[in-house]
Amino acid sequence: MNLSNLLKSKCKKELNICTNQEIYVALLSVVNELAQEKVNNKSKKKLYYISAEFLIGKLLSNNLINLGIYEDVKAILKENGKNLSEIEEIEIEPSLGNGGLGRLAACFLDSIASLGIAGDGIGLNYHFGLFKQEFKNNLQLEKKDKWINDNTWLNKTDVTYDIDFGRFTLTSRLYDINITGYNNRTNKLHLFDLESLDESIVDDNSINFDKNKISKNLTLFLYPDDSDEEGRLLRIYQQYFMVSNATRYIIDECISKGSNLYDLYDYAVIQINDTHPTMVIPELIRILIEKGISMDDAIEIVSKTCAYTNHTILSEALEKWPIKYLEKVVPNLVDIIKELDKRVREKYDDESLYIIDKYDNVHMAHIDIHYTFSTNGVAYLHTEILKNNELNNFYSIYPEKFNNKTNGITFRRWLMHCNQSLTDFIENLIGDEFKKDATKLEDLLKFVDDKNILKELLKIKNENKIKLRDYIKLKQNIEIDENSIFDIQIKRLHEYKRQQMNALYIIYKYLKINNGDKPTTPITIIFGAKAAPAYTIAKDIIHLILCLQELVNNDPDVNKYLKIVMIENYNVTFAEKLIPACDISEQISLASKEASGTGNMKFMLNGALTLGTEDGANVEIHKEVGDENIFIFGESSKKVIEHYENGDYSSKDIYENNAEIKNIVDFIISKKLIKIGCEENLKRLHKEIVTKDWFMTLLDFEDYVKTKERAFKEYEDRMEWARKMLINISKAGYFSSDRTISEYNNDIWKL
Ligand code: 26Q
Repeated sequence: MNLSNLLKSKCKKELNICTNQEIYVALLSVVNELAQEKVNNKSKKKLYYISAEFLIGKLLSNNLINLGIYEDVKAILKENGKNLSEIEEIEIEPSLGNGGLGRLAACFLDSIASLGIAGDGIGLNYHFGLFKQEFKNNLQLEKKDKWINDNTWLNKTDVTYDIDFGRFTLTSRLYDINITGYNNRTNKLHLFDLESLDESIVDDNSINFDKNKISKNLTLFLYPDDSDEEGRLLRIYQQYFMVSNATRYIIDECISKGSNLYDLYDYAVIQINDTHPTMVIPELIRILIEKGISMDDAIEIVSKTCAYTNHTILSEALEKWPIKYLEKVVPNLVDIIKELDKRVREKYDDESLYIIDKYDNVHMAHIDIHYTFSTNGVAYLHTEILKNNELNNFYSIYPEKFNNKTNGITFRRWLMHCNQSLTDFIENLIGDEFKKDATKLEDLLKFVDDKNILKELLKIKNENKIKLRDYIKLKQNIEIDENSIFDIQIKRLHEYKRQQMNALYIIYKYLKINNGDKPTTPITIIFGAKAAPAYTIAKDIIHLILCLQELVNNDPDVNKYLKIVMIENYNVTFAEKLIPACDISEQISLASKEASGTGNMKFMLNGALTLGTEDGANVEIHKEVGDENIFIFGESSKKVIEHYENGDYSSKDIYENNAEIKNIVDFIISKKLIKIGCEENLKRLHKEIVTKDWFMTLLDFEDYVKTKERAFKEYEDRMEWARKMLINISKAGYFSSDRTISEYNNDIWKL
């Protein structure tokens, strides 16, 4: 049946009289049918990518692109007076992730399927995902985000397991989402859910619920507040539920393919995405022992099956759980974890390598490094810091286990889907090979001196800016000027990412403009960020930005030259509109702290220039594009690490000895701002910056301002700027997740 008839048969009537909703449901069914035809269960060995987060975004357009029917569907709909982009609007974005780690997992699933590799994701089906962010009185509020309705991509399966916790047994059910590869196979994202979940225990207008009712709450939320003990216990319940289901599923599948379990690693490779799924190691050992395998053999089999990815060097983000929590939640694993620790102690006389420390905390990353065959970082600099600093003791004993896999992004979503006009422009110039081999983008270098081509590139950027202008007006009722410079910082809110430094720049610029020093081209500074509900300073930073938004946008002397937008409930869908419209990409973390970053790559690919520190993958972007085509500032990671080691950084010294900086920082608690905001919050943030500033904002502030001003000045030469844009696009090929996944496969998975 041809596509048009197939679609009609799903709708059971002529398309022109269908509602958009009816067409959406029909497309869902068409896509699932076509995707299912490309499922292939023949391969012996398979990858299982276990992750607490999968930030997949909307799937309709991506699936249509990957199945090769996007243009056809668009045309059929158009013939019937329908508009595909309006139909896309109907889909609800699942909020199954928080930030980079979850989005990376989603890009990886796309690339794995697109490269034809047998590999599935395994995670949890959170009904309310991460919270939905609302702003009220310039403060962040958290609301539940009910994303599941009758028409999602979830397919209910017959797979259920009984999962034993220490005190009770809970039943799971598996839901699958098809992951279509680009002109290639279909894999699965397996999301386990709790059969007895009860959404009604969550308060109507908040994210509050009884954290003790595990049999009702287990898969309600991603990252439930863990500022109290109940919250921390719930996190362990979730993690164990995830990995116990994963283990059962993997073992069943491998046995069905003929594994005798001694050869498990010939059938499965398990990638542990950060420490959240670490308990898969003791759980797998436990089940193998249950099946009659000895402890020695079980440990060896598991160590040959599992590999671990580290995504952070912030010590406060490295998970450690009190053993008494584990005794309460997963008593079955405790003896195994103690045995794993004992074996480490027998071999090494170095406390920093132990799994259980002297305070009886279990270090999850230590289990991973000792009992997997591979530990990888996510960008060159990050891996070097792991090897030479953070995990140096481990690197000394296992040099062969450590390897780097610089992150990447899927070009299907972050170019072809989100920026169709740029995609067409590239295709007209160099053909379509770049869609399968991203390094082909380098062919664009031939055109860097072609004025007409550069003008066309600027035109595309301007059109994307107009689209964003309209979208922001629609969603948030803020008016921005498409002829201003779009300077964008979108990422989780964290002090190390230094949104507060950008906020201080706004104050600097506001004061300048008030003094008559006006920018040649107006500037629009856009933020998008959610703060963890219990992270007080992060929420104070959001408060500051929202207060500045109110102050600046309503000041008639200033708002012609400067506008601030804080996007409400920033998510993948919004990112897809922001990134194509960006001129300057803010990547300003304190050097050594951002493991990689992946937004930086998306911006570069869409022709934005990076304003950034020598951190994470910025280092590699810098190397690709050269000094001329990026704006680098700030202290080096080496110096920063020395400051931490010597404990010699004092923000107070800078604040007291630099009158301009003092003036800017004090503006946070000025009458003007306190009139708009909450005195308590602003004072707390001011004090934090003056007396602590753990991530050294003031250290880099002057260089940041200077470099940002230089970028704005260079923006004036439109042809030169367009040249830099084209160079950035042409050098983005390295950051395709197809490259990253090929490396994982060649070095780790060997599928
Ligand atoms: C840990 C302990 C207790 C509570 C929460 C957590 C926790 C939760 C989420 C720790 C880390 C995360 C998420 C981390 C994350 O998103 N990391 C990002 O991973 C990206 C993909 O590799 C990198 O590009 C980013 O640099 C890194 O910040």
